[in-house]
Amino acid sequence: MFVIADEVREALANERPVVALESTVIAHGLPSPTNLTIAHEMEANVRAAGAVPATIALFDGTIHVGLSDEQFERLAAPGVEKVNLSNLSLVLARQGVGATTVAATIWCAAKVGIDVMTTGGIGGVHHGEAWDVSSDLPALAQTPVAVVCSGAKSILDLRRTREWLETWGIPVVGVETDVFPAFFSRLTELPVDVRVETPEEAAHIVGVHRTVRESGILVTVPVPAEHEVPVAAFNRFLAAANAELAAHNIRGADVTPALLDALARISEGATLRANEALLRNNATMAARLAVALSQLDEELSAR
Ligand code: PSU
Ligand code: MN
Repeated sequence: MFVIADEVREALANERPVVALESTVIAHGLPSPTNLTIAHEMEANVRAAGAVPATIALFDGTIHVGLSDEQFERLAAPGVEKVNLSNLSLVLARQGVGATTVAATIWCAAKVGIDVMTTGGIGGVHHGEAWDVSSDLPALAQTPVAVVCSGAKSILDLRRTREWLETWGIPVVGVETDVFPAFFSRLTELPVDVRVETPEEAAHIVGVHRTVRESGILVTVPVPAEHEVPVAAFNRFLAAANAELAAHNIRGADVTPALLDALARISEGATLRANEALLRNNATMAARLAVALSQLDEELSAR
């Protein structure tokens, strides 16, 4: 069921650091041609920091871990399905092209032995519709992978999302932040569980976490300050975008891509520039975390 790219397979066999990357952000989260540029830049940043990138997606009834250029192109073409844990087997069965969300990506990563994953933001609890809870949250509670992200998307109900993480036992680490970042914006009033200054310092915590819990851990990294969309401006953009979606009666899994699209248009590209900057930065941070984790493993096995 899994096809693992040679480079990724070799790295895993030799216990070298590997970072999993999701593909929904390519197929549904970013406009063309930015999506492919960013996907390649994220992989390049992972490499530059000393780890091997493994972008995950579904093609022809198989889960691919580590993609070819041609497969990236297929993800950027129309008709790609958004895959979470409720439709993973269905898309495989009908041999569709599937882009994995955080939920599906970490599930696949854990299956093949990758313990660090990165993206922009996780899904969470939506505003208003408190029963619309992303499959990402229960997946994090059940899957032993460290997810490096810039918090949850600010289009969500962040307070409810933050509570959910606590209820289900997912620790939240902040890199150079005391508060749970809000994706496009750096600040919220919601605390992280612990602040660290570097991804290397986070590795120590992740290392301990995985020896005691079979669950995920969030390592949050705020959007780089120079690309932030301040909260007040963001809230204006969001109100306008939400009004558009309500008028078009958009629901469920379609909400996230439609909102991101509307926000980019309404903010004249500001949200898109923030999104790109945080994705690039998170890729570097995740690779540094993976490198530090594999050094910890080496030290442990040398004892
Ligand atoms: N954040 C983004 N762009 C995205 C996503 C998150 O800025 O495309 C995707 C991720 O793949 C995440 C998913 O796992 O949206 C959550 O969607 P939903 O709320 O339908 O579970
Ligand atoms: Mn949802």
